[in-house]
Amino acid sequence: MAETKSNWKPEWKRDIVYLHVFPRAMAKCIPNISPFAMKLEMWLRMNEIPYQIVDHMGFSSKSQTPFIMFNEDEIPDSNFIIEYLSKHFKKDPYPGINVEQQAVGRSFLKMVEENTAWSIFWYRYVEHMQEYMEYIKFQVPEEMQEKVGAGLSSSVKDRAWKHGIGRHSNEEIYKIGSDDIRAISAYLGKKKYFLGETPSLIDCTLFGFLVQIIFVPLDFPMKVVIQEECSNVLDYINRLKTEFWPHWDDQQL
Ligand SMILES: N[C@@H](CCC(=O)N[C@@H](CS)C(=O)NCC(=O)O)C(=O)O
Repeated sequence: MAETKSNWKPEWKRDIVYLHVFPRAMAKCIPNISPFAMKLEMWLRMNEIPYQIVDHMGFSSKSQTPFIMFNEDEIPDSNFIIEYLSKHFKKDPYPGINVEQQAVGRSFLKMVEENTAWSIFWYRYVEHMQEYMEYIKFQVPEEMQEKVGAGLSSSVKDRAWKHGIGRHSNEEIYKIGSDDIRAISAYLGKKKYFLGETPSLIDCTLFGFLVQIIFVPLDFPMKVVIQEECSNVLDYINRLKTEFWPHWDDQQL
């Protein structure tokens, strides 16, 4: 159900971002099962924008999560939220980074969000939903868990078919995801951040999606590629985690 101004709570303050995301308690190994929510929270942290997490099972007016409530308005979609908050708080998603490099950032962002993402969703929701259920908990009574899981699995399968990726074999889908990881690794090289010495939006995006592979104990074929061929990607994600999520390991998130 879409959020409206009537959902604004009187105790909420101006210029604080109320970040509506699936409840933290749903994910057992990472702060959020939504890579888009992880990316957005990472960006808020990187830019020191004041925010509060609102555990929320609902969706935005665009029927997706995450969204924010900000100064009485609902703003949906992680990319539009970042654009909006960048203007409001005078932040640059690519600080000091030239337009050519920004174009590289945008291309990788779109690759990960529109392409790599499907290989992750296919593995955990379509091919291994039963196993993935050990690492997530829906906010419904115990006896409903299975049914909700099955519903989510078939809805992702249906959307993957409509997207086009769902027409490929499992092996082909994971090859697509794995080749994306190899491209990320090749471009990252030995750099500290993806575009050099300065952290930017693309680091938030890569972090949001790659933690879903690295820190969830499922045997994603893309994880094997990271572990066996792309140690620079593993080091990079661990560096970002240490820098921006210092309390990740003790769950003081
Ligand atoms: N473009 C959106 C994508 C968000 C998205 O796909 N969120 C997923 C959860 S990870 C969702 O809400 N899925 C439900 C749906 O699309 O119907 C953004 O950047 O926020």
